[in-house]
Amino acid sequence: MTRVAVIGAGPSGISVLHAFKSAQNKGAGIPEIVCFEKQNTWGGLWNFTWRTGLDEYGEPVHSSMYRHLWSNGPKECLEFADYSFEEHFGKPISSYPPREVLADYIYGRAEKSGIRNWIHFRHAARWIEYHQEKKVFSVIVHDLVNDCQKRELFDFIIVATGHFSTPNVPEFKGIETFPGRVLHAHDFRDAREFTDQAVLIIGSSYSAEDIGSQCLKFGAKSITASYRTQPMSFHWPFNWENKPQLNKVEDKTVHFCDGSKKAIDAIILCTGYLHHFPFMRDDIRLVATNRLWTPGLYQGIALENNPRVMYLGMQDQFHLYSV
Ligand code: NA7
Repeated sequence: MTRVAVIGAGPSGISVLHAFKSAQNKGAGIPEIVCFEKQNTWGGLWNFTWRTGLDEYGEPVHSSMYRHLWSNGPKECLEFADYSFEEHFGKPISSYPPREVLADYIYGRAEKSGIRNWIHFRHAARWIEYHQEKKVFSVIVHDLVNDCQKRELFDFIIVATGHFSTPNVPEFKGIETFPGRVLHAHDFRDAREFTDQAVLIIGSSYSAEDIGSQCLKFGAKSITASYRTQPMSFHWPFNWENKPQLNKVEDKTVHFCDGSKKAIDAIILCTGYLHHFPFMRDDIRLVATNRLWTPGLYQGIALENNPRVMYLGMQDQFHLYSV
């Protein structure tokens, strides 16, 4: 029987499983599906955790969620066509829900799909390679609970491990001299940590906008947002200032490339994420920059070179309805 491995049970991974289950429910013959998920539950990035760095098994913490994250897109654009918010909650809800509400909705659809039995939780993919002559993939996974590795063979691989969990952490001259807290948005959990502080935010995209705004709402003294390409063009409160690229750090003073400088208390790098698939052998590993999925942007081997491997991104969860 044809075997398909799905790596990751986040929104995209569970949408793949949902699509297979839905096809099966309609009488279609489906392959054997095995999903490996390193966390102890599904939902991927939506599982908020207090942890940063490594988890209790020494695995990199996957989630980049923070306590007061709310959806930055209206739920009407996030809705699964075959499972409405109203069906899940039994009543209409507001357009911009907090993370707990979205997570609950994603869990609800997964539960309704009846796909839990296909998922091996606490199993981290370690190495996947393709054997051309046999047209088969060998997959080595680590069973974290029993601390043992096992190898299985599959005919197709769907990589759904996401691309907002490995932080892009650039170097800035002198940053090692800074006496305060330096963290990446991936490790940001609670804006209350920055009450009364002058915070430097690096970056000018979604994380910078939201984390900077939250810090202000929770009482940060000021936000200085350093942009590389262009500043965020909002009407900010009086204590938000945009600055060009950070040039260097000297103790508590940060210098920008326009010659201006400022004393600050904390630095939050909102510098995006890396597409990181260390468990895929070079010849089937997607090499991509920090972008949303766009055809033609991928370098290295891509789907067209090996139609037995598929990489899913954030948007794909919405395209995977019933087959
Ligand atoms: P994004 O959207 O990838 O943005 C990263 C930001 O970090 C962007 O403004 C970059 O500037 C900036 N950046 C990256 N590297 C550097 C360096 N070396 N120096 C200065 N600035 C840098 O990541 P987000 O975390 O904001 O959003 C991720 C997703 O979360 C997003 O797609 C939403 O779905 C939610 P640039 O503009 O490229 O010059």
